[in-house]
Amino acid sequence: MSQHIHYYPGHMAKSIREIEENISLVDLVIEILDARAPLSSRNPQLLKIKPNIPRIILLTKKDLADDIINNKWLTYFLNQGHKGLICNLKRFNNKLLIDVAKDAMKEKFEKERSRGLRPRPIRAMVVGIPNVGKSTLINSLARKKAARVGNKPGVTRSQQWIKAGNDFELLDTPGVLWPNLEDQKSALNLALIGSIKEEVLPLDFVTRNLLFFLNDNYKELLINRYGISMDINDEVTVNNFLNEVGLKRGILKQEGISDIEAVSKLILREFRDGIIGNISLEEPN
Ligand SMILES: Nc1nc2c(ncn2[C@@H]2O[C@H](COP(=O)(O)OP(=O)(O)OP(=O)(O)O)[C@@H](O)[C@H]2O)c(=O)[nH]1
Ligand SMILES: [Mg+2]
Repeated sequence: MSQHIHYYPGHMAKSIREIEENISLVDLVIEILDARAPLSSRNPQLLKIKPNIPRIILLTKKDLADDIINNKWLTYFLNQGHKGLICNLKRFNNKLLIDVAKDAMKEKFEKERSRGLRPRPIRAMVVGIPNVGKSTLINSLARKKAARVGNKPGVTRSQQWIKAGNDFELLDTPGVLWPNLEDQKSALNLALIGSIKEEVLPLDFVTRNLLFFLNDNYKELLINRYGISMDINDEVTVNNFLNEVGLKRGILKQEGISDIEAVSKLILREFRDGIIGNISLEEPN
């Protein structure tokens, strides 16, 4: 892989500053990671901000990821001493998170009660990289469309407090990446899960590397979906594969010639939508 990725727009630096400013207003942090790539989707900057504040790790999009690997990741984070959950936010059971959050707050709230303070909602800040489901979580907890969501990075533009029943006051934050995505493999994973804007990494680069990965790790899914059984391991074979898919699906530039760009787009969309199957990009080692 020879692409170099530098992607840190000014609004992300500003968002990080606002997170730092407001962290003292909250009781706990809900850090959202994408279950398909939990390490690549973990922003090291967010780890440094008030590390001692209670933190819940919420792995989302489990419905798109590989079940066996999902369980490994949950165990991985629990073993690190985190409070953690893995979920499909589109069918989320709010109570699971409410219980974990109440448990995390037990000591603090008991202290407050003993000092005669009245019970109050938990103030939680929801953080993570773009497109992992922060606003979706907040809407689920608030039981209404309080925050805008969308399947692309950068939907939430500014911080917003949202009340969720009597249990929570939630701070929605814009997704933030970090200045140096040194690890090019992580950057590729971020592009695959839709956390980096399409313009930053060329589509054909992303799709070709996805195909190499699927060839090595999910060969059967690839064959089932596209009905083509060939080894994809270099530029020639990946081109042949894209070409074949185009011919099979009738995605053509002209008679007999595939539209490679349109095919690349299609495969990437089918991966993101879970149509190729349940796929995890990373495993705990
Ligand atoms: N399949 C699936 N889709 C999800 C899940 N959680 C969120 N989504 C989808 O992911 C997309 C992004 O969700 P948002 O809530 O807008 O993400 P965000 O983290 O607020 O993104 P930014 O505001 O851009 O930082 C939306 O299309 C959601 O419907 C999940 O668990 N499973
Ligand atoms: Mg959002």
